[in-house]
Amino acid sequence: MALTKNKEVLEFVNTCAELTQPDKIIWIDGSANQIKQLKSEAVKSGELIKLNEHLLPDCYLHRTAVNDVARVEDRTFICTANKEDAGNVNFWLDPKLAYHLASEIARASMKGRTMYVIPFSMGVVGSEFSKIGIEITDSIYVVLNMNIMTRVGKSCLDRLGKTGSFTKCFHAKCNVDADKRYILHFPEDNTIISVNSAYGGNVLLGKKCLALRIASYLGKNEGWLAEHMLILGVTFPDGEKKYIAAAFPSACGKTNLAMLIPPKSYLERGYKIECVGDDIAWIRVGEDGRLWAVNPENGFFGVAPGTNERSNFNALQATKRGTIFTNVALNTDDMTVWWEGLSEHCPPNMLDWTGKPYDGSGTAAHPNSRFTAPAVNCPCVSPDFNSETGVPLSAIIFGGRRATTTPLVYQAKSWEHGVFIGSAMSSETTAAASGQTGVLRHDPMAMKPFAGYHMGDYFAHWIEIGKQLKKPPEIFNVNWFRQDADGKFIWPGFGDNMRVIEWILKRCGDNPIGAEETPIGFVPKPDDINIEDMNLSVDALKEILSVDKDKWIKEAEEIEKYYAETIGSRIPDELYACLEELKRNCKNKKEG
Ligand code: SAT
Ligand code: MN
Repeated sequence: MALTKNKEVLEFVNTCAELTQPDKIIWIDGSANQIKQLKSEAVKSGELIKLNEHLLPDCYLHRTAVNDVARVEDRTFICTANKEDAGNVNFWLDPKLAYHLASEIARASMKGRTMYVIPFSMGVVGSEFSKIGIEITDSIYVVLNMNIMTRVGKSCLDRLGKTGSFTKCFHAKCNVDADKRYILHFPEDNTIISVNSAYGGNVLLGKKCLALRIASYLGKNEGWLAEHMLILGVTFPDGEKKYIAAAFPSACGKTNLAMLIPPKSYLERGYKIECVGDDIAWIRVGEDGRLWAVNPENGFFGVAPGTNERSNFNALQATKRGTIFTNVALNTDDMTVWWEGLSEHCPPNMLDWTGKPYDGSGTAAHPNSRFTAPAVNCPCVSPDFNSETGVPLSAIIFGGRRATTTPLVYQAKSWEHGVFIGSAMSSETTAAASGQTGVLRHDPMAMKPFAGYHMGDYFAHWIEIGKQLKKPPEIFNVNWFRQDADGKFIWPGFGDNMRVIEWILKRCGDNPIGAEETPIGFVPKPDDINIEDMNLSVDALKEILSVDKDKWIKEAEEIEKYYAETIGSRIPDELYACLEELKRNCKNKKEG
């Protein structure tokens, strides 16, 4: 039975049902009973495998089709009336054509199936900063994942009332035919359509599709920012608390940084890290002229491989109950899960991520296998997690995977310079998206796959936001991934990243510590990064803090080329001014 009198919702549901012709329609009310029933139905049909109730209570394994294991950026489209408004970084389709194409693919596709109607809220239900969506889907996996990742149920419809507006999210898994897979966004209509996939970011439409692509467009029009950023809180020994947001491309360690456990000596001094979010931040200018950030999600859709007690104890703990694992390996001896890096050796009697006995060839878990875990499970989840206004930001960090060139950390000289640094980000590709991994590509602010409008306008929006700030956060760039001549990572990363966070926060506020000015920005004096009790020599530290002017001259040329050839017009003058200054600095300092 329909759970609302909102006409627009009812019309949307009816239109979808007429098109797809499901046998049954179920409204998701968010009750524990209903969710329990859906889980047992999914276990019966084989869509979910129940894991060991004693060791992993209320946990399940799901396997996707082998052709459906990651986001598909080349099949993701921004459908604006005007092609230019989508920008050159996005793929574009004419909205009329896109609606027609998707309708033909989805027509009658739910015959013999159930259509679920999921009312959900990105952000705390009822907060003025939250957004409501309605996702239509024929996948129980989607319902159950959305129930972890967002706030789901009747309260969202109540919030909408009779007239409230919402994001229309339509998903039909069809035959998971990769050739007919489309992830379509209609920012001007507040609508998302996804067909022929049943995996993660392609189908949990509240996540990348709504909370980043559609929200970034809404944010531009409404004066706020939707960013691909984690949010963490740092408590100092004296009890003071500061917050940081950080943007990294998918599968570059956002979840690990967000839940970092500081090294022993820091813990002993009383430092503490709390996780507000691991993937998405919605950021607004507060009345006090600072930036305030909320995490619109309610769970973590984290990369499993590499997660273990040492690398991310908190994430691992979060997956111990109420979690859905996707494409990891199954230990048939005790019905628990395994992935590369969970323990040193793979236990015997494993089924790989496709369900076949694992014989040691290839990986047991898919490199982009995931856990969907409720945020409340995380031992370091912040008490501010459900705060409606969010947390004030002292610093913003950008970062990517760079084997060379980019130092461990450096600081922008101004807001505009920080925006320039974000716009110029590059990173090596990972398994989070289909296609080759390890290829260096531009990924401005880690938003290349997620900006719902023209990238030049997006940079301009950042510059505009900066003008409204009385106390802008300081902006930094970090690179945990510098390699030595043998291709080994020099910086150990994980908990030791706390040492960089400490420097970053010492550079924020009224009495910042000193730093060295270089052609690219401020770099720490080597003495100011604490490497006590760490297996890193002073020379290695100096090496990863070094700025090679020749490499940066090339980097500047590369940025200039990217601006001109890929982003094209609409880049704000402020960014070109920063580019010119970078070029000048590299040359001057070289001659001088
Ligand atoms: O599949 S998702 O897009 O949700 C995860 C990611 O790529 O960050
Ligand atoms: Mn992400």
